Amino acid sequence: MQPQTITPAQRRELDLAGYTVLPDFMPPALLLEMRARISAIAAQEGEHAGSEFKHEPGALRLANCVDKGAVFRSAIAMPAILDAVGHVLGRDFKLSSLNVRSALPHNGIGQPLHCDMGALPDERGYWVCNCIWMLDDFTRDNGPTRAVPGTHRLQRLPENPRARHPDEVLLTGRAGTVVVMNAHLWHGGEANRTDRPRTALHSFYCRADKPQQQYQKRLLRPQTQAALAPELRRLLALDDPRNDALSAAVQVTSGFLK
Ligand SMILES: O=C(O)CCC(=O)C(=O)O
Repeated sequence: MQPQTITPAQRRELDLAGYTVLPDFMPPALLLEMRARISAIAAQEGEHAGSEFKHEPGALRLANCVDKGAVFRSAIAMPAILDAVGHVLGRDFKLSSLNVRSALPHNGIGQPLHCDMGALPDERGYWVCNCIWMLDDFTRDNGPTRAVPGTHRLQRLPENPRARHPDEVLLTGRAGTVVVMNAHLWHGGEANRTDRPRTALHSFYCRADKPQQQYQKRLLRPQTQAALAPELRRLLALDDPRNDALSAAVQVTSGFLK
């Protein structure tokens, strides 16, 4: 039975460590369908994959996934995910972007430690929250996410983002696990030292008074928008004039601080 909320212990983890792990969160059918859809999109888009966002050396990226499959649209609104994100961001939030990132085999160095969008909390508090959906097992060797617990509370960006951090942890888990992460937490994808890709979906949310990383109203095809249920339209801020003003002008080209 799929949980509808996160537990009090998970709320405390989000508050203190800045992330919480939801082991085996994805029903097996959802995991299989998502993997199949990602393979199909990657084959179809070829070298253009990820072009709505960015290309990253050593990683395959897909962007604008809300537009690319019902399986993605069902994931972003799962009750326990919305509960966890709401715990970080407060009640008024929206989807900022939905991308896939696959760390390619033997991809060299990993990502620097970063806060997503280079974001620091503001006078109203936290404003970015990311969910990392493990679509393969995350092991110590295949490019798991590294994170430095508690750093979302520091109000500053990492000084030495390429260096090992004495307090860093590797977020490993079985395929189907979801990590909900306060995205002000210092984190980054590790190098993949194996022969197989390590794939994750990133459902990235932001507070309603901030710009979306990728302006959903511009990216989604009209037929996709027309078929969306009211709660998804709300989550994507499609009918929110404030979001149009905030997000239409933004050309965010990087998910992390370079
Ligand atoms: O895929 C990961 O493990 C983390 C990716 C990440 O932090 C990013 O692309 O900004």
